[in-house]
Amino acid sequence: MEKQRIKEGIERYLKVKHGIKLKDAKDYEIFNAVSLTVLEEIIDNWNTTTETYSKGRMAYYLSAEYLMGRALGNNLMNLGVYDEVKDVLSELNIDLNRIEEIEEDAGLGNGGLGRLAACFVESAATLDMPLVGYGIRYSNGLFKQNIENGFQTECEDTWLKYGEAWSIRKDNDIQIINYSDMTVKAVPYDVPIIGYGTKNINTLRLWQCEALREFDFNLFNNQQYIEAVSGRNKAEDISRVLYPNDTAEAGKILRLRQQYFFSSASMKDIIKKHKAKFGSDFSEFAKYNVAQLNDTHPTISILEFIRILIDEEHVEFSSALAIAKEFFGYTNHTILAEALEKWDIRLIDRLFPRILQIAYKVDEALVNELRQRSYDEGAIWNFKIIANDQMRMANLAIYVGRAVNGVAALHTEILKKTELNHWYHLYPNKFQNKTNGITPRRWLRLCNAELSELITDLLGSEDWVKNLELLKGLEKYKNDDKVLERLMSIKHEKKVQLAEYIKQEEGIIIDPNSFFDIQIKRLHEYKRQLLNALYILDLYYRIKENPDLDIPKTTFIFGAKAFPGYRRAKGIVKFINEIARFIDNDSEVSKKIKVVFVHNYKVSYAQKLFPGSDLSKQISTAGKEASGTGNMKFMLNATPTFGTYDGANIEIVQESGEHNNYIFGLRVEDIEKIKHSYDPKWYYRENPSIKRVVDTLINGTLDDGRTGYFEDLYNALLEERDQYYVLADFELFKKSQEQVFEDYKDKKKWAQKCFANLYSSGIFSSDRTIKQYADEIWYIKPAPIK
Ligand code: 26Q
Repeated sequence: MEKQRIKEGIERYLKVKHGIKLKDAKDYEIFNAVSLTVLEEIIDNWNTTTETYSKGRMAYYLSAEYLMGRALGNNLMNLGVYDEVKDVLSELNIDLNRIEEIEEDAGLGNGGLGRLAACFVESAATLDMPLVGYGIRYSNGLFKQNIENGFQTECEDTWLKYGEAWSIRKDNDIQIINYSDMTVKAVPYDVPIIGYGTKNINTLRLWQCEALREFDFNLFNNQQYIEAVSGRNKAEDISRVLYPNDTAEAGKILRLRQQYFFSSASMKDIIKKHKAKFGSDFSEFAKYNVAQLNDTHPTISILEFIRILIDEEHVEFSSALAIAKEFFGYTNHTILAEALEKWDIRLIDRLFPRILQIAYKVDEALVNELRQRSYDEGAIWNFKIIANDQMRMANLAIYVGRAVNGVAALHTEILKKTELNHWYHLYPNKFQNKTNGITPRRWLRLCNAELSELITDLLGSEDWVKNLELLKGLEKYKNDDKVLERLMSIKHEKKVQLAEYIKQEEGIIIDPNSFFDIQIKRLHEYKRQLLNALYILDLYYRIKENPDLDIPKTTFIFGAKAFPGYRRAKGIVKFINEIARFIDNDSEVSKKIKVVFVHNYKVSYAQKLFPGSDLSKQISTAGKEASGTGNMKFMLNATPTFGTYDGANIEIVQESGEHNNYIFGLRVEDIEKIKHSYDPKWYYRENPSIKRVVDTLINGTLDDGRTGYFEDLYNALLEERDQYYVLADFELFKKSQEQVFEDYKDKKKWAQKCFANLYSSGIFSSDRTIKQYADEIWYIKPAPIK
């Protein structure tokens, strides 16, 4: 893109959008103008891409969440115009970096599952794959987190407050959605998904819910103002908020409405496009279309699809079911059987009775099949889609799905061997593994330009950005002192930048020369932030006992949001913050260790944390973390993993070598063996260090402000039998961390571990994952535009 064009574009959009001249523009207005200038530039290719894809077989990714983060920097980089735009702005005395920073994150997701969807659509675009993402345009994404006096507080996220430059409302494709008690509009907003180094522009279509009518004119004339807009508010409520990740709080009627809303809109949209090509002939529908369910959240799509075919297109039930069986694939992201979504059938009956009728018919077809295969009635019960007055969404997805996949090797094995074992016996060929991945564009090229430059220097080209396996080519430098020194000086630079950012955001000063030990992820008991916290407290006491304790100066960094109704998670947030304060108040210990809990952890914060890390903490109870993807982001930024034998940690260590990482703790088999006899009180009695730190929860050492949080944590460990094996893994954790500190002394050896992680990370590109989905489930091929 020519600089002159960029400049003219910015001035033009400042004029027509904001009615001002450059000299008067605020940062967000410049952000809008730059974004629109780029958007204008890509529209033709975007339309051509859509047209090209529509001629062949297409995949649809159905996901309730897309955790996109910021768009501007990534889009400029992927289009290859970053430097030009930077130059143009700097000639105008504007710092592009500052403009990037004012963009609100699109936080339309909770964590891993939503971020995975975002990486997937980006990879598909980069690979020219004919894939469209469907989701919900929440007006408020994941809540904003504040920390007040050590407690988490929440407030609403308002990412749309300045308008949103990166999407286009498509009124021509509005769909009408029917519930038994209301009818609403689904309005699509299309977001361009810009791949790296390609002309193709893919589409993320996010549905917003609106009322059919703005307000009731008669009520308004009657001066009943509130009543006049109540219909509108009710409709807008449907796409208003993203539900926090909470499986206990099932039965929320609005969540079910939401799921049906975007499922129905997406099915209608896909069918409309099919009819534009083939009329009412559905015989070849599954030849041209395939849909992937991102967990069970969009699974009601299956029933809605069959409903439309039967009721509106006059297809026979058996044919409709047969088409659905070729059309849908299902990805599972959780191991826990109790975490699988179930809906009360009375709720379904109340909102969309016809959907329940269809579900009964699908269930009947399933039961018939099982009887034909001579399953007895008792066995059949486990498979049923409707049982105990509940609709079991995973059973529906597995029965109808053409494929069922887990998200890491261990996870898929556990599904086959335990949770879904009965299904695996019935349909062994449906089960597949697709180990997760991350996009190297955002998670290395964009967030760590310095390391990217080193890689490009060594490999002689930027091809690795699109073909991450090329990183293997770095291995030959593993004993090259110059290269290792450059790597570590880049790491230091990124730590300095992170320290500056933390100072700006948190008002906390940390020492970039200290060791940065980082745990960042949603707060959950199974992820065991508590184990890390107890370890740090133990370290505090050991330094008190021996001020000369031989460890490197260390900064422990946490970032995590706790689900607002998850009391124990909030207790852990407070506990970590109290430990931070406790240590800060000790002039002796605080010379050696420091704890920082960064507030409002989100994608854009993550982009600063991963590059500035020395250690990646991935310490979930074995068997609980389906995959993890943050672990991959650390690895790609040349940081060793400290973790349990769980999820993708296993594959990470397989690639880069156990000796370059720290694997500790009970494994799935170990837990299986001890689970009935496990007695956390024994550890508490026998291990004085454990007793010392666990007692701080109840002896007044640390203060939870009379909330009862800490006593509750104490009870979770000792009275409720420590379900996540925190105490069982304590000593093993400690030993491993000791090894980390020991190894860190040898600077060269440490640099080699970091480097090995970098050159072994190629397989964790989401490009690889998407190619596997494309080849093994979707059967789609790249369709580059001319
Ligand atoms: C369910 C019911 C009601 C309301 C919300 C929910 C809900 C929402 C989000 C349930 C689960 C989620 C998100 C789950 C998630 O992020 N899982 C993670 O998926 C990643 C990508 O596969 C894995 O790497 C992680 O291991 C897994 O925890």
